[in-house]
Amino acid sequence: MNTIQHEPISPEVLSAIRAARRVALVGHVTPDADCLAVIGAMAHGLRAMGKQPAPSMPAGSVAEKLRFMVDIGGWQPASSAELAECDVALVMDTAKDKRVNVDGKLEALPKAKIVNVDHHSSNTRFGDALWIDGARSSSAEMVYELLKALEVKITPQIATLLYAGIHSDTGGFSLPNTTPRSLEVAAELSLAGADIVDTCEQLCRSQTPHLFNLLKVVYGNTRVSEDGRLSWSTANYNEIHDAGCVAEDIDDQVEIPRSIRGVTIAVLFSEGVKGKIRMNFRGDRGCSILELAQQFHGGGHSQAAGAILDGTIEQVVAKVIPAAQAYLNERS
Ligand SMILES: [Mn+2]
Repeated sequence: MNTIQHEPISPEVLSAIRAARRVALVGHVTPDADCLAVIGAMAHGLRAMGKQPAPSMPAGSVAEKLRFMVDIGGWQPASSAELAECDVALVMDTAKDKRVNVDGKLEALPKAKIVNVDHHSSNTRFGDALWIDGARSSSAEMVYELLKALEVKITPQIATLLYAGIHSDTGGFSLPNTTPRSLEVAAELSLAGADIVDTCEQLCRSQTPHLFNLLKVVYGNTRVSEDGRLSWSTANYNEIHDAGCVAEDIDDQVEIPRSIRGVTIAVLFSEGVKGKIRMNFRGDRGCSILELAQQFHGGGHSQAAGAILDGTIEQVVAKVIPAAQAYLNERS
């Protein structure tokens, strides 16, 4: 039986959006499919409500693979002058205010009431009106409920975007965050005209040659601990750039070390920006890696988290892998 309790949408969130005129749409830095899904869906939804959406997307933040989601969203990034005039900022999928993908962070939105809608249980609860539900698969699932509550018609474009967000954050409806409600929402999105085949082709089966080269690097650099429970891989600055890729192309390649049988914790170390080592952590078999990521000032979810440390890949691996092994040993 499904015993998951969901947080109801807070009335303050609904009234803030209903009263808004110009709404900044804000996600997290290095936006993923869920993030671009909610920005695009809300851009369509707000236009249908007669409001002006102002998506914040600093130049160069969208991964090439996800650009199709910007096209379906039909939006252009707002200028800093437009953002400064917004009366509401709808911040979605973003656990901490310092992670907002805005040049100048929230100070660049001086007139805006901050509305925080998110599914990260680690959300720091910043802002003026909040709807946080850690039991939701994705922010896309929440924005579906939000648009329904705002009586916005779910068009095929909105449905396609939200389906992509849920599909991506649930690992194709296969991760522990997949709930009966996420499957129901997916079915409703399909009924509303979501283009499932084309979206999943774009998300899962259309590697560009340079992204494929990056995967070869990640496969080649994958290591497994002696006990087989910890796996990691690396991609340093030169490897990423020699493959023809940039920092934004690091996305879910941590799925490669994660895919080895018996692995409980997987980590990808990448140096998209010289000297800044980004870590993507994944936990399986009920092992939360959030506390591990937090040891390195990171955050995220219990099964998927991230952190950034200064240094070289070698230095950071030498620090983090023993900590990850100790973390695993403590838990079994
Ligand atoms: Mn998400």
